[in-house]
Amino acid sequence: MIGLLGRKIKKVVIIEPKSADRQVYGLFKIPRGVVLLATILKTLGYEVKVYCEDFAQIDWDDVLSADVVCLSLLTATAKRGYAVAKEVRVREIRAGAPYKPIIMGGVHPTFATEEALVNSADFVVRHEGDKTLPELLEAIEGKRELESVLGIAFFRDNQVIKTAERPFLTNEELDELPFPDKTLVVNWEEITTDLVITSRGCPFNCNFCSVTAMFGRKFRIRSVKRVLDELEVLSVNAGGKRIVVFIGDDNFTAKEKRAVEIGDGIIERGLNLSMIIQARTNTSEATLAALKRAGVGRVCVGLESVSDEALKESNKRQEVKDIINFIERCDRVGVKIHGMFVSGFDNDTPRTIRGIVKFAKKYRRILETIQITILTPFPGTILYDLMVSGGDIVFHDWDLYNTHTVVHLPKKMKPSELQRETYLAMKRFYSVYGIFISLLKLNKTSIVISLFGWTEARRWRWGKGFRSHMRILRRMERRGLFTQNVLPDTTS
Ligand code: B12
Ligand code: SF4
Repeated sequence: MIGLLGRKIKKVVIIEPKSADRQVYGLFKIPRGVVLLATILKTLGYEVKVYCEDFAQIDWDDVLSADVVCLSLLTATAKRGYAVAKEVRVREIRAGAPYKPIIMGGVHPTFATEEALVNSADFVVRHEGDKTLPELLEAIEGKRELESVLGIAFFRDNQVIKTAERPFLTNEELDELPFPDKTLVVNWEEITTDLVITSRGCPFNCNFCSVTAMFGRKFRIRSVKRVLDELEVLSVNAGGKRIVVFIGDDNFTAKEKRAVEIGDGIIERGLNLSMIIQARTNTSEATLAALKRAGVGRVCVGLESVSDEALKESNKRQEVKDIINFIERCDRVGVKIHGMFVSGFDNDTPRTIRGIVKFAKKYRRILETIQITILTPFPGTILYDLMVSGGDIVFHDWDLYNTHTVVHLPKKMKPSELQRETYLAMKRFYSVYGIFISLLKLNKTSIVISLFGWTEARRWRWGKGFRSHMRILRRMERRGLFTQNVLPDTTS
């Protein structure tokens, strides 16, 4: 540790590794908080470069010329991140380059801190990194005591030292953050959609979600003016051309009045935006209408299930009737829905999963696109603790935590059934018939999405990951390894 401190830092490389297997999310070229972190460091005078492995190959010479290497990890990208960190070590030894501190941050290292430290991280930054990372760099440069930096972890004398947690940024502090400068990302021209985050945290506490553990239950917000300024810069940079912006807030309409003010401001400033937001089903019709006027064409909603039992189990605080009311509101206003469903709750059976497709097809006109992902116990969530104590986790390999792969023991069906039925459900929704209907409607977006859904659902089926996982699940089932926890299906 001592040898790591007191060195001059000029250049920092930040890497967002990709997931292990080819998966549909890798096609969305949207970097997360790394762009903001890079911009913060740039304003402090560091030379910074960001590699998002989904669309830029790591240039190892560039990495070796940096003074510090940062890695941003989700659970699904953790193992790849550890491999990259190891590669940094191997390459610097081979090149005779000086040992460079490796800093890991993001949602996975926040909750699997010790794991990150034994996988080549010299430091882990827990929770928000906006203030922690600059302070940690100062400590590495010897300008302050390491222990004075809140929210970090490191090894000392074979012990993990965790400094006290850093309070979450206040609304005022969020407003002081610079606008993310995407040109710091290698191959930034390939970024498909601009990501704008206007708030952090969520007042709800769904048991499968990492957001509240990571960012807290207080809904912290940037001011309307600041958000509009950021959107205006994006619009001006695009020369006024219509651009697609993903408002990545987990619950953008948690404060409806504010959401409407942002919408109205977009119109007043004459910004030409096509926006996608994430919201809950309790969003009112008036808010949806105001946002539609401002350019929100699609809303991504965690519908989660069409079973009230499952909704209750997940602590989602919404019922199927709320989902239907919401769909009807969106229909009246003309906003399309991307419905995000989850399969594999304790009370789910193959019939529940088929019910999702039936439901989604019924409302297809508004529920234009869907995703059915498999319930996944991410570290830090309530679900993770429940499954660990219940002995329900079967696979601890993070590469499988991509929400496409069964890693737990469902209670009312076999794991292979959950895997297969989820795949079949996606295939049924994204069928040739669906493509035909969108062709009839002559709706370009709908045609593109249907074709995309059709190919992806099938590609996933024939991908290496799906087939080998199905084989493993079936082999384990044949050996009777799963039977002890499986409850009978009482719904038939
Ligand atoms: C935009 C987004 C996406 C986009 C783009 C993702 C991408 N490039 O990977 C899309 C839609 C494609 C997507 C896909 C997926 N996502 Co996503 N996504 C988000 C979302 C909504 C916003 C991300 C964001 O910008 N946050 C705001 C910034 C400021 O936060 P941040 O990136 O975490 O960075 C801060 C800190 O973490 C920290 N930090 C982060 N990295 C580092 C690195 C260093 C060195 C330091 C010091 C600090 C630091 O400092 C930053 C500033 O404070 C988050 C929810 C959320 N609120 O974060 C979910 C989230 C990250 N996604 C999640 C998941 C599960 C997925 C998927 C597996 C699929 C799915 N079912 O949603 C895929 C996997 C993608 C992949 N790469 O493999 C989970 C991750 C849980 C986990 N434990 O891994 C989250 C937390 C949502 C949730 N409900 O739990 N996602
Ligand atoms: S799933 Fe959505 S509503 Fe539930 S805690 Fe996460 S962000 Fe909040």
